Amino acid sequence: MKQWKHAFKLDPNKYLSEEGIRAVCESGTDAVIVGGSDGVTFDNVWELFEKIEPYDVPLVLEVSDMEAVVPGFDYYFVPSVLNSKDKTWVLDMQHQAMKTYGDMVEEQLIVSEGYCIVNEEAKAFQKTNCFPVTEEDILAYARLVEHLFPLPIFYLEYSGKMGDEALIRKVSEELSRTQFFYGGGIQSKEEAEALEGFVDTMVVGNIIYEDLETALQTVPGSKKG
Ligand code: 1GP
Repeated sequence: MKQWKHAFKLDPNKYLSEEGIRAVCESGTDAVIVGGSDGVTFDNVWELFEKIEPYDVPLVLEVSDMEAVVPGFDYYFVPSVLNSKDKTWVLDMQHQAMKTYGDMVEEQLIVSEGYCIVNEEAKAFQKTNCFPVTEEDILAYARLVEHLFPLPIFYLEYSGKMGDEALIRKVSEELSRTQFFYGGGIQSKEEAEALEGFVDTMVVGNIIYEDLETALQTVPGSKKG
């Protein structure tokens, strides 16, 4: 997981053809994350899992609803939304996960993510009742995840919008043992390449459903494009 440079995020509530799923899973990406902000159910996660399971790529379920936890994934990422006003999204869901699946922690299947959701227009921002953050706030969250808690992953989430490159760079300077995930608005090979080097793991979501060919070009070393 530490070596992952790129991951695709598939939304169980969105349709992607069998060929599209094959292209994503065989793209050379380091992982396929299943997660979404709304309409995630056990049934649609299961349906998607069955389609991606045959491929030889690490599979991650990002748990946003305890009712939609499907067995069989390689990893279960449990987000803790640090800038949520609501304790449910910071601590209670993690607590519930430990009550139900705590024995998997020792096998390192469950991984905690410290999330900071920046884009106020994002569904995830609204769903998890976040408060807006300044640059100072974001850097302090990164330090908190690196030094105080600490957590294995800091996820800077812009979902739907490209973040400010200078700020992303500053965040990366705060993190050394923490794995730095960035996600949001990566729409081209050039944007992906610009993040290489200071983001540990970039996550590409929406563009898969809008322009699959371009999405595939965000994979490092992709020959297309
Ligand atoms: C969403 O961070 C991911 O959780 C990816 O964002 O959908 O904007 O690519 P996009």
